[in-house]
Amino acid sequence: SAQASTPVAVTRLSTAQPDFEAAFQKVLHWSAETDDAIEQRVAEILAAVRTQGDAAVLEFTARFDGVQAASVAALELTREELKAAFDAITPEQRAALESAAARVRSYHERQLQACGLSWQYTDADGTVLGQKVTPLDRVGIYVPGGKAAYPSSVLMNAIPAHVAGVGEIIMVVPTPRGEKNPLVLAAAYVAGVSRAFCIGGAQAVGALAHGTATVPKVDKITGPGNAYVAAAKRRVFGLVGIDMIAGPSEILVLADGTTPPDWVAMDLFSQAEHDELAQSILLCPDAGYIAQVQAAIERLIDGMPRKDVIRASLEGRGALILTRDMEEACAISNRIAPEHLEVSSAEPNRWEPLLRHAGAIFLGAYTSESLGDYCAGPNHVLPTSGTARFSSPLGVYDFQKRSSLIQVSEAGAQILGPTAAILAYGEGLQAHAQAAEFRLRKPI
Ligand code: HSO
Ligand code: ZN
Repeated sequence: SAQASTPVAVTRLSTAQPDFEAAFQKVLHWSAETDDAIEQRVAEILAAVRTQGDAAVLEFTARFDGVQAASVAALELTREELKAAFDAITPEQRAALESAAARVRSYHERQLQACGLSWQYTDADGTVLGQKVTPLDRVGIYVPGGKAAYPSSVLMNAIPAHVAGVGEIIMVVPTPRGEKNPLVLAAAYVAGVSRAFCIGGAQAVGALAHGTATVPKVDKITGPGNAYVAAAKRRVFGLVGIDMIAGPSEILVLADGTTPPDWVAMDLFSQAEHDELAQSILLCPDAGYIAQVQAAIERLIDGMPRKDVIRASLEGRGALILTRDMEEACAISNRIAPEHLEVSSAEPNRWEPLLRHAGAIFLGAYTSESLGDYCAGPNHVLPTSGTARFSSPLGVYDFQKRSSLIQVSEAGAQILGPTAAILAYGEGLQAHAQAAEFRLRKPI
């Protein structure tokens, strides 16, 4: 823009600077503290929903969302309403939702084939061992309301559940002052949500976890939410399963200097615009290129409707890091373990083998993260805050569980019996030992 504004003060670091480690630790810092006031409020809300059911859900929905309903049943969206929302959006939006859904579905169908099927094998003595995979009976999907109401997240949560074969998918979405987001409802229709309720917050999590007269009790709750929802999910974990506690979005771009700087600047914006606490980082061995990206940031930011959020995010948590070479950039990326990692390079497949910790890896200059957020196919619910070191994208496997299968033949019992008996006597458990020995043709 013509008008000069304050430069965007993004932290600039170089791995060659003597105090790099200390400065890098500040970039790495994930705020994981829990808020005692929120914990307390959430505990009360959950207790009220557990003991008073629908009445508590109604009261909190009136208080927090400003929605007065005669009953929780009146807050349920019928399949006809979801369809009406789908019919009311533009044809372009309908087509985009459907093509995104189709691609996400086919990706997750591959996932089911690759790692979601039962298997078994037979020992030489005829004993059969296996793993039986079954879908969850019923899951709850939390969809945030207000500014973070993302129809794409409805697809990303509901489709893998559907592909896994979950019997019933219950969506909850808060509708502050009764405002329903038509795209969210349309996405629920496309994704095959079974039932949907206009409730949110800790009260919705409580309703799904404990069940009420109207809201069925589910086996697992997935989906992002604000601090209250996150606290509620933590508290009901154990009674039900949960997916993960998602932190603010993160993008790390590993650049070799061959991608147009504007593209990279916009990719950094794309996560920064989610949240003031989102984190966008550039790692690059070329100082000249970093300067070009910085110039692009200055040039492009004023055209962004969410420029205030972008600026706050870039200035608060962003970083442009100069490395000695691409190998070092890869090593630093592994330490950050970002949610999204773009390898914006002319030779992405050269660097990919060096990259181990990231929720999703986007290879090559054309693979903008935003394509993955909406429609490439893989899930956009990804581990944040360094948790990609030990966890995975939301997937079909999150909506399944496994049971072990053991079928010991008479011959197999002769082989396993003595081993089990010896170990059982060693543990002082005689019934275990004799249960094995009773099945021996020749007692030991
Ligand atoms: N990047 C987000 C997902 C999303 N982006 C939804 C746009 N809409 C997950 O980190
Ligand atoms: Zn995004």
